[in-house]
This record gives sequence, structure tokens and C-alpha cells, in this order.
Amino acid sequence: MSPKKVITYGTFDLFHQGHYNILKRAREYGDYLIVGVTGENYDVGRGKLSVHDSLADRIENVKKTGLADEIIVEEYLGQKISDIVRYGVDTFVIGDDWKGKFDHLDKYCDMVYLERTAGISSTKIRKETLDVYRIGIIADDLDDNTIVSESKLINGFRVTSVYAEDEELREAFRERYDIPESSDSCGQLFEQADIVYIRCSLKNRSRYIRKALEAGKHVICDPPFTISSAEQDELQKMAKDRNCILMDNVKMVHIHVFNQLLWMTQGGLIGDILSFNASISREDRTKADLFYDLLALALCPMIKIMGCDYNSVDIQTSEENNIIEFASLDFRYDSGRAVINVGNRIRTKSRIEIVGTKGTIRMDNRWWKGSYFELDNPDAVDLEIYNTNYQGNGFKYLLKAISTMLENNRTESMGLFSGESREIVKIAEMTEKSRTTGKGC
Ligand code: C2G
Repeated sequence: MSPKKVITYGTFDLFHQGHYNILKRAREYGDYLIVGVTGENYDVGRGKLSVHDSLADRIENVKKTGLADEIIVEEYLGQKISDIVRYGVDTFVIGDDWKGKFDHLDKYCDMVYLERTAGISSTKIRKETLDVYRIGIIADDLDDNTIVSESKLINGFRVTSVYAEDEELREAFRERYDIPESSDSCGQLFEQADIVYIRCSLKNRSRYIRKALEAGKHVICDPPFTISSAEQDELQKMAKDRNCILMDNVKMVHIHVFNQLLWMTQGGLIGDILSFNASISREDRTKADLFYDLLALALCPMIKIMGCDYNSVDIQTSEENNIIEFASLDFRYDSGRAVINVGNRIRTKSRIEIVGTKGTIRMDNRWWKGSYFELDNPDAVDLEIYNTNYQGNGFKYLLKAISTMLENNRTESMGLFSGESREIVKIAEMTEKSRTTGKGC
């Protein structure tokens, strides 16, 4: 008679008694136990970013119990069905925190939900044993850019306090996002924070960055920090001297699919790049400096993909009441050309198109979210779609990147390098100059 096969799945992070118990009890349902351990991509894909142990460690811990006859890696949504069929599984066992969620599998095998071991979980261990970094927010309007909700999705971060010069705003902000405290001064905020998120308009950014760095705090700030290269250099030097992180709040570079995009463009998979085109537009008349925020966002993928070594740039701006409403920046590289169109109040379709000798890549709609791109390869019949599905605006991926940097005592971001961040400021500075002198560069 063939052995009765049982399968169970889990992340098995920070392996604990609850995990051991379920494996032991699952084994009692048959003669052969298969354990599926979640792969890292799968966990990231399902928004589970707080996993602490590596896949290799988690597999090793399951192995050490001596209860598993076979260990497999769960790599994608829906794999459970293929596994049941492929391994000829008789019984599927899982904890009752999943009760009802896997009922549809009873078409393929017996479904058993077992009672969870009370009082223990990976989340609880993470909370009790791992470092928690406190985030303080400095704001000058009521929008938190979702950092409060997204920080709850990553272990090791807690928003503790908010400071705004305007007392009314400070209290409204605290209440709206349910932040434990508000601070009367920057100094007080710094006492309650390890990381400071500066969520301010351009005119206030560099002043607060300076203060936070002087207090030895790590800083996240929306780019550009300033539109003066000299000031940017100063800020970066201050951060370096104090061993502090100074991170641009650009989420797309921390998202899985953006790495795929870089890999394709830099690894020659679409051939030589002939043209890079990015457009962005937004209409928010309440924000005076929005133009430079949009410009920085659009420059980011250009700098990552085309690099900083352009030979020349021609800048055209059109403005009304001293506010840039539209700008077109035309960069000449040795190998090709990049055009950035930014509409502030004037609408343009937001999209990126990268034309290579062997294919074209497109990102549409809210491309800065970095959730998908399509590859149009002339030799293939169908478009290829690359995507990372996630909820929210991606702040959690940026926080995850910071958490890795802090763990490894690294201050240089692998998302946007400091030289790239500097280049963005330099281009913003040139745009400002060309506008005041009326000349391109
Ligand atoms: N478990 C338990 N008692 C606990 C904690 C966990 O019985 N106190 C069980 C869970 O119910 C699950 C297994 O241990 O059956 C693994 O738990 P996790 O590592 O938390 O796995 P999870 O992320 O829930 O993934 O495809 C993945 C699976 O669907 C489950």
C-alpha cells in the first residue's frame, strides 16, 4: 500500500513551539509529511515583509525537527493545488487561523484545520526581541503620504510623534493618523525618534534635514531636498560625517519590478537604448513647489537607466504667475536621447517609454508606483507583462530597505545612490537657472 501523504505550509519564521506542535500533529495524519516553506518572493508578493529569518534558515529549522520527510519551497499563489496533484497528497493540514480559507482544496484531498498553539507567534517574538526604530514626522500639511499605515506593515518601526510649526496642524495631524504624541519643538521630536521623516514642501526641507542630522538622526525626505547643488553636497556630507542615513523618499526604486526593469535595460535585453521618454503631470494648486517634486520623480528612472553622463541638456519651461506650468528637458547621451516632460497644472499623459534596438518597454498610468511594465519585443507575438502586485504606495518597501541598511550598519542606499540623488538636484538647479536666465544649458 502506498504511504499516506500529508502536506502543510508555513513561513516558519523565528521557529517556535507552535510550529513544532503543528508539524508533529500533521505527521500523525499520515506516513509521509511534506512541508512547504514560503519563498522570499512569495512572501514579498503577499505583502508579508516582516519575515526575519532567511529561507535557508527557515528550511533548516524545519529540517532540524526531524518531522518532515520532504521540504519544498512555496513560490507562487496557487501552488498548493499543483503540489497536491504532483505529490499525490491525501491530507492537507493547516492551523485554524486559516479556517475556511482553504476549503476549496477539499476537491483534491482531505482538509484538516488544527487548533493553533495558544500564546505564541512569530509576530509576538518579533515584537519582543527585535529592535524597534521610532519614526518622528515633521509636517507642514495634513498629508502623511501613508507612512503611518505602511510602517505598521513592517516589523521594527513605530511612528511615535509628529512636529509641525503650526500648533493646530500638529494636533490635527496627530489625531488624524492616531500618532501617540505631538512635539512642541524639533528638539523634543528628536528625543522621541531614531528616524525623522520630513514631509514638507521644498522651501522647508533643507532646514529640517540639517536640524535632524545635527541631532544625529536618520532622515527620509521627499526629493529634491533642495535645488542648490552646493547645499545638497553639504547635507550629504553632514549625513556621512555623522554616519546617518539620508534617504530620498522614492519608492519605485525599492520595488521588485523596478529591479527587473533595470536588469533588462542595463543587461542589454532590449538591445542598445535609443530613446527614453518620461512624462508626468499632476494638478494640485495648493502646492507651490510641486513642479520640482514632479521633476525629481521623473528624473529618477532616467538617471537609473540612462545614467548621469549626458552630454547636454536643453530645457524649455513655460510659466504663469511665476510658477512653472510645463517643462520639457531634452538630454543628449552618446548612445541616445532622453526627454522628460513635466506638467504642473498643464496635463500630459503620465507614461514611460524606453525604446531599444531589440524591444520597447512601457509603463503607463501611475508609473512611479513601479507596479508593472510591458515589454514589446518585435520577435514575440504577445506583449510580456512584468508586475509586482501590492497595496498602498510602496512606502513599506522603502522602510524594508532602511531596515536592511540599519541591520547591516550601512548608510548608502542601494535604491538611489547619493551621486544619483545629487544629479537630480543638479538638474533641478539648472532648470531653475534656465528659467531665470531664459536660456537652456
Ligand atoms: N501555528 C500554530 N500555532 C501558532 C503559530 C502558528 O499552530 N501559535 C501554525 C499556523 O497555523 C500554520 C503553521 O503554524 O499552520 C505555520 O505558521 P506561519 O509560519 O505563521 O505560516 P503562515 O504565514 O500562516 O503561512 O502558504 C503559507 C501558509 O498558508 C501559512
